[in-house]
Amino acid sequence: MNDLFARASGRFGAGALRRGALVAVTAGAAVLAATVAFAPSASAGTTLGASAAEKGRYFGAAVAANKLSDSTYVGILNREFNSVTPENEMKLDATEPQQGVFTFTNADRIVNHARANGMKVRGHTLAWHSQQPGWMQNMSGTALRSAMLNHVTQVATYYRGKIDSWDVVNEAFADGSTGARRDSNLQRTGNDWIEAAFRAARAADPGAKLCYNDYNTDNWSHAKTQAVYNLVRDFKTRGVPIDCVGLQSHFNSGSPYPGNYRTTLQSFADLGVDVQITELDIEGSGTTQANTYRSVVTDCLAVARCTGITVWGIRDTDSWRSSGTPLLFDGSGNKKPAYTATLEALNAGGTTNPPTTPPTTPPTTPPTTPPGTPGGCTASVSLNQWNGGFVATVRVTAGSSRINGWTVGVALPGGASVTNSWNTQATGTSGTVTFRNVSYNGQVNAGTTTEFGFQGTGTGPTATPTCTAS
Ligand code: G2I
Repeated sequence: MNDLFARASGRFGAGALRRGALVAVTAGAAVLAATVAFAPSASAGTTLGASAAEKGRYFGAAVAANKLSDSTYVGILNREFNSVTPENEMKLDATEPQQGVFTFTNADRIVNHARANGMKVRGHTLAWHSQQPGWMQNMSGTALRSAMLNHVTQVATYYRGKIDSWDVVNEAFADGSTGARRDSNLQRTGNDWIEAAFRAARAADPGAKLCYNDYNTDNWSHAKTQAVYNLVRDFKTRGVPIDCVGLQSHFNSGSPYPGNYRTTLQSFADLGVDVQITELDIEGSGTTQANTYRSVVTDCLAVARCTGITVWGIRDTDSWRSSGTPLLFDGSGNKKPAYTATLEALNAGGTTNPPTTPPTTPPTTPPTTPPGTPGGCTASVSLNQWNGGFVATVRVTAGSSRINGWTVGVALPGGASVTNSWNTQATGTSGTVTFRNVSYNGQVNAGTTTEFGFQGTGTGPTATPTCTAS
């Protein structure tokens, strides 16, 4: 498999991409020269990815690892797209088939292909009620909460530095008019499971944008959309780390493209998060389908923080809804009218470049929160050790009352040294290293936790850390 992958990457490697880009620029210049008298603002993009990039955005596709040996598929992928989302390979059942046993082979094939070809990677997904491995489906309560957080930490740590955006939590709200959370084993571990997952993801990969992702959240007047909006607003107010919202946008006659879609995109963006269209497909054909794609793309380009679009597959035959022919290429890989409309809309759309938005440091909790009584705390370490180095994730748990700050002492074995830390202020690099809270994670409610992490060389800590609350 590796050999097959190596040959595929060689054939469509970075050199081919650079050549493709050069051709695109040259062809675009010719178009400009020919039309300059009539359309001086015409854009030069000749592929979806290049055109989106001109607007400071990405255009991606969901990719299946087992299709990376299909030359038609890979040819379109490398020509047209500058972002990928593994369609199934990063899901919980794929990455942790047995508890504590992690398999990344198929996800790695996609990540390696993307990196070799200069594409971003959207990670999908760390915590979800569906596609859980059997062992997890049978769990509940504290054991499930710990297993979920360990999964988030291990997978996000493994891919640290390689993921542009993570769908940290997927599809946590119920359909219908209630605006309630979806019932699931994860939801039954406590309503704070979503924020716990986001905090764990931030601790594990501070450089990735962290998204909440859902479907049927496109229509601004739907209860589910409002429920997700309220979750994001609450997270932003309380400083829970969140950087983006994913609107899956699976459209068909039962769930049509809504006229207020742009309002939805803009409203989420106004909360201070990026908006990404994460799983776009539109059932139909011909001009009707093409015009809906045009509308979606135009809406995204009109919203400065709509930073990218991902279609959920490449050819109609690759789609989870293949009978609805919902994608941009037909089964033979030919461009459909929907493709042409999408490219035209990308080239014609607003020129707003979204600001580059590294994950934001969450704001300090508003001072209106009443002060808590200082109480005790405990700390525990989970360790990802390899030969010569480690990543430690430290969980700080407040005792019976809320704490307003914490100091954790970690004793490192001889020869070990801290090289990097996140969500904390470290003092010292060897021996007993002291870690203090930073502005946004000092306050921890009774019985709840916050996490920080550090990386080091040598052997990681094995003793239980000390924790002092203030
Ligand atoms: O259902 C469409 C999407 C809705 N949002 C979350 C996405 O993760 C989801 O993607 C779909 C994939 O496109 C399907 O390919 O998720 C399904 C369920 O995880 C995927 O289907 C699964 C089948 O259920 C499995 O039986 C099959 O082994 O695809 C697997 C691989 O082909």
